[in-house]
Amino acid sequence: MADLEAVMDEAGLTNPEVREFVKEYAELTGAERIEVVNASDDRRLLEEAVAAGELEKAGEGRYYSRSYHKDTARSEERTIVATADEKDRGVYNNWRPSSEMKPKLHDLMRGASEGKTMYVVPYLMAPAGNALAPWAAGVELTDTRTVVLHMIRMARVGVQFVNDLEDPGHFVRAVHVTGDLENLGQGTDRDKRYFVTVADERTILHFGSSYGGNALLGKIAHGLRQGAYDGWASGKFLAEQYMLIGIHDKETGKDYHVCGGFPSASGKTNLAMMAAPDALGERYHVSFYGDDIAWLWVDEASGKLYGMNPEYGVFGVAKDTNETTNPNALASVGPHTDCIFTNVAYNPTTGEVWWEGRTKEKPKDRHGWLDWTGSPVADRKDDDTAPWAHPNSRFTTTLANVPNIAQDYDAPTGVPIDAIIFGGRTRDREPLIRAITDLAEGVYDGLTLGAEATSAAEGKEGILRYDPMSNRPFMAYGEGDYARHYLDVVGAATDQPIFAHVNWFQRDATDGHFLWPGYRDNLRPLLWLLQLKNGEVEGRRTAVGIIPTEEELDLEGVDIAPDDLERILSIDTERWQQEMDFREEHLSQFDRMPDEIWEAHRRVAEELDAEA
Ligand code: GTP
Ligand code: SPV
Ligand code: MN
Repeated sequence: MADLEAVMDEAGLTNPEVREFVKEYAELTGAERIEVVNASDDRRLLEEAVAAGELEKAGEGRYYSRSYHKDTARSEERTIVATADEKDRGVYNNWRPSSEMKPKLHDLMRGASEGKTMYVVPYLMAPAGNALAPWAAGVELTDTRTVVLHMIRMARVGVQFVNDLEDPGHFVRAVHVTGDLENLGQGTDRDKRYFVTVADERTILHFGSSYGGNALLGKIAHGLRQGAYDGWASGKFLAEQYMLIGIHDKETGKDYHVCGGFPSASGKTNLAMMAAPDALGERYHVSFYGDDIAWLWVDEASGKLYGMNPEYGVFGVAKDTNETTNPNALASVGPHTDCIFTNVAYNPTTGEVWWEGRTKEKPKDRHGWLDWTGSPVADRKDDDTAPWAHPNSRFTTTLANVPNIAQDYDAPTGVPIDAIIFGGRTRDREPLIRAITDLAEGVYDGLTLGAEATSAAEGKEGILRYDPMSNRPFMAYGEGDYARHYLDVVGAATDQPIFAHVNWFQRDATDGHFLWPGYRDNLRPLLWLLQLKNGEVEGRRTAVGIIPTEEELDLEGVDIAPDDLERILSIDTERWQQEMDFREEHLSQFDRMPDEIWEAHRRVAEELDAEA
């Protein structure tokens, strides 16, 4: 490829180390040509993708894509963190020596992009000028145009983000090769896919998927795994699978910022896009900072804990998104947003899209509709109950399209954090909210987050498992070291955030209905939490935290049976005592778990025994 240097010159890609990296992998993958991408190339790339049949139009300024049917979610088994030092081995990070994994990935990638274009996508996972920007620059090389289009939506993209680095070599080298999707043995014992973060070399090598977190390397691989490793190695920050919102109280003029982790497909995007419930909308406004990733650090000037969203867009779950549950999400994928839908149901004649929960009933006229695999639904047998959209079908849109986006979302400063919450799909035991004021107990609570896995990962839906801080699939190093680092970062802040555990998903054991209406009403327990932090309410002390009394929660206009309300505001001590044994087993797996965490565990266990 003789004109490689010329293409980079032409594109104004001047960083010599980036150019070296591009050359190395262009050679290895055998790509026929390279193209350097800036965000301003979006329109042209969209048109090319439509012309090539990679995207279809879904009405004016909306696009539709379908992925290979065995490539619809992250694969946790095939995801690996590799380093040179076995001390980085954790229980969840699938650690392997980099000396083994790098050659493996290089072999898989060798010649695998022959005849294809290799796109060079320089990006920044931070608002420009942010304190953590030195860890946020990266370059993704990918052989797939739709991946580029997703990256332009999900990250800040352009050569300016790597040209002027203080240290020209300090960027994440991210290589994505799709491979021959029809011959990769996905999910079999001859699975050829590998998604590897060589964390101590700041190199990401992903082979065998063009879907979501497997392919948009700025997002999960850099934004979470590499970010977490860098945050620990530098001692400076945390990279968490958290949403981040602002809550503005128009009556007092105060602004609060709440971040928190729920496992994949468990409500972060919905919480971040929340329109306040009608009864509270006069007084409160919720603004969106982030819905999937937050980096947290202590601001040097103020000594406070700060947070920012490294992403530039939303890769949201489509299922159950509708006018009632999430009007802001629907508006963010409206006409002329240039959003991309993936694996929803699609009607090529009308350009409409549909997914389960979009409307109560399926579209009346089945004619013309294709399910997510591309098969006409009119050909289905009457008893075929398979969903039209894949349960992990998604929409991709830039932050600027989100109606409740915070006005300062792109500011370099980030925002001070008042509260950190953890939650997940937990069908019993966990009340609506329990507040925790002690740092070690808060971190302990996050580490023992137990919830149902979802369709965001292959073959896991419904399994109850521990998912520390909702980071289980993104853990980059040992869990004990992680707990230590978390305690150190947050503990260094002058103003400690309040912690809480929330649960929107408690169910009735008999008929399975959700006890709490959820969605917009989730603002109510959060307001209570902030009032508790302000000393405006007292709550009721229990062994596992402070829970609201019925009177303290603002329930105006909430549709909930008195019985259900009572259940989500109470603690089943016996059930919790059982849980403590599971937690003990869970925590015992981890090396170097700090004493503070074990002490918190024992304190909670003793208090439960005293309450029983
Ligand atoms: P990832 O992008 O995979 O990390 O997911 P996420 O945590 O952002 O989850 P998201 O907000 O997209 O929600 C996932 C699913 O949970 C969607 O089908 C939502 O409709 C549903 N959901 C979200 N919040 C609630 C809630 O309060 N109650 C109920 N019952 N369902 C909810
Ligand atoms: C998740 O699975 O938590 C996601 C989607 O946010 S993906 O980008 O596929 O990881
Ligand atoms: Mn996520």
